[in-house]
Amino acid sequence: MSKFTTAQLRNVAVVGHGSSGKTSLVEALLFNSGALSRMGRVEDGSTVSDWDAEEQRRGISINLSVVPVTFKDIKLNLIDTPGYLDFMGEVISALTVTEAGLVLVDSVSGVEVGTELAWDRLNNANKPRLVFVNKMDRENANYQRVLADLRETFSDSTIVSFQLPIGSAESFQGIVNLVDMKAYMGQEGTPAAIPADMMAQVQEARQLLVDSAAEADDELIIKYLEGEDLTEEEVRHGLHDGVKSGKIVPVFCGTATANIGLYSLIRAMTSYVPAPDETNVSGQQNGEPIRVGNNTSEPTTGFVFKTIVDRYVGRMNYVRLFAGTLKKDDHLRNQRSGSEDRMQNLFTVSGKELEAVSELIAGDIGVVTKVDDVLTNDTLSDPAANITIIPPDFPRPLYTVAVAPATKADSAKMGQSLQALTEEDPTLVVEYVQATKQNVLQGMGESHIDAAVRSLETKFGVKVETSLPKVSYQETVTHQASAHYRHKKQTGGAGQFADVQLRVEPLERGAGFEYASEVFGGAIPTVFIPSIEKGIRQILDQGVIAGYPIVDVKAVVFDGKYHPVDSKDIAFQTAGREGFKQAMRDAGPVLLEPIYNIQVTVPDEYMGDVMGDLNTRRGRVQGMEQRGNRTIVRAQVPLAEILRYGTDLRSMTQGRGIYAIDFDHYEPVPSHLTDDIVEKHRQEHDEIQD
Ligand SMILES: Nc1nc2c(ncn2[C@@H]2O[C@H](COP(=O)(O)OP(=O)(O)O)[C@@H](O)[C@H]2O)c(=O)[nH]1
Ligand SMILES: [Mg+2]
Repeated sequence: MSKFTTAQLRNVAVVGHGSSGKTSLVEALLFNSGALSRMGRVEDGSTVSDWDAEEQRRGISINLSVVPVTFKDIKLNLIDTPGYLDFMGEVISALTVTEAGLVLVDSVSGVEVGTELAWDRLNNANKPRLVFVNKMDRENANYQRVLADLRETFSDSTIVSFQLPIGSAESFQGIVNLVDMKAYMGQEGTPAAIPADMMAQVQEARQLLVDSAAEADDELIIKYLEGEDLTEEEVRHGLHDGVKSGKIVPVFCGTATANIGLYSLIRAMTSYVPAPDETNVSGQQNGEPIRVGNNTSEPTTGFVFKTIVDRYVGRMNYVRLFAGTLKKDDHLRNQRSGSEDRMQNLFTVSGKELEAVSELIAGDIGVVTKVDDVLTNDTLSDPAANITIIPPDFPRPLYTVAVAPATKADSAKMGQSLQALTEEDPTLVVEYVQATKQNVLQGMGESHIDAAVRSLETKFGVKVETSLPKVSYQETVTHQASAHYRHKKQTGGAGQFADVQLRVEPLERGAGFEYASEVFGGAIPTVFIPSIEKGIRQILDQGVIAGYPIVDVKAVVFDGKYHPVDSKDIAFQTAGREGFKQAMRDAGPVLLEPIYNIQVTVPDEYMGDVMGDLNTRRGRVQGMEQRGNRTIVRAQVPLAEILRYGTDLRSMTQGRGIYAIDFDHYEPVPSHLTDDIVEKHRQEHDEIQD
């Protein structure tokens, strides 16, 4: 039997800017629950949630980590997440399986780009949030300034201070809880009287709290506006409703490392975060949309939100149960692959520690191991009911490198290992690009790719070298041209003869290749018409300018000659191919390059720089939009100019700019740039030949 019922569970994703103290906070909460005899430190690589070797090496979180903390009769599953934009995929996965987000904000830095990103994600996922202003022990900590900053940046949310700090920086010693109007001091949260000199400030803040409680509930606001006072009970009710519906964003404060204010925080989390059975999620059953309700009586439905291939444990799948009870040895169907597997290894998890359990109930989070072919975003569910949970959308990759095996030995394992990595992480994509003959790895940024390449080595023992990817140029023609080619061979044995007249014509962008015959009166016998096409198609992927694929061209055979004995398939293939090449050269061939839509979001003060920079990248700005104190710039820009945009934007905006790209169309490369590209291509080609 599970120790907790669904109503006793809470799932919260801990999100926010890198270094705001998420990992330290989770560690402190776990320590306070009595589960740890000493508190680990991020600096020492000794925390429960940053357990991965790569995280310890870098001193930052790169994977989500599940850390359950018990408080009274509640089990709170905290999911620690990375703050860095590159690892946003982990935040998205964490938010999919939690009922709320705890947003950490540094008491000195206030709202940072990571705060805004996390906030956006919570908006997208439509999840309630709580804010914790951390590091109140730091010099220059300023709770009121952070509060003002939050209200200004997120002006469409009702941000309400639920606490006030007692003291600041070195003198920070506790908090005043504005709901029960008591002070709580030190690590234990020892109740105390509100300091007399804070009374005026406390009353004012309490008034704002009561106002927002009234506004959260239609009945309460009527009563309130008629001049009646709300009872204590009504205030609490209004606050609970307001927070759970997302109307009110409560703000708390404290310090993770000095462990002050955390008792109040965990108490608030267990009370304001909806229990799983108060919510439901979108699913699908037999193609029909349904709601899945975190109820133990519904058919068992588990969603895989993280997959890790561990060297010792093997494949670990993190599962959030959205309905039913999963008992050890139950058979569940993978709704993507259709395969049915026995769940013989069932665990709860804390950081990297697994604990075998006999069952997992709706609302809880655990791990199943050694089930083949289960990937992140798969649903494992009761084969009789076949329910699928709708997975979240992940952002498209932004950063691409070409990867090549470092040695022959690596070459054999590279493909498979890269594949395994992408199965762990939905924001990683691996692809073989035919046009450039390169294997490319795509991710969210330089650090993301760097971490992936290191994992490849540490987990799979595969070493790869990375380089700037080549751009997939294409070749096409700008006007019509004809050619006449006669293929004749008379050396020994049987001869070969084919005579072909053809022309090439430009087609509209995206049309690809077309072939037609206008041959009259059997000048070329019908059987050889396809032979000519076959010959042309042999060289479509190696154009006449620099060997890039030929597109948007129509080839038309209009005349020719044949020989009753020497004409044969192979002869017409050759004549078609050579004639086509000749015609291409005369038809004003040009290079086409991929053009991407780019959307850059930056704080207003960087807008000028970003626009100027886009200009130097041959960008065409298409529109601008104001959002709060940020500007969104939309532009079209050649891929060749933005291969390392992430890194450049970061340095241009001190890490405060973000962007997204997607492919739009191909268009001709300006002629003054063509020579360079051709020359580069030739050099690379020569190197390969050497
Ligand atoms: N002074 C102070 N430092 C803190 C506090 N919480 C975290 N830190 C430090 O801030 C740094 C980043 O903390 P970490 O937990 O890794 O932040 P994360 O990136 O949000 O997970 C570490 O050096 C922590 O020791 C705090 O409450 N006060
Ligand atoms: Mg961290």
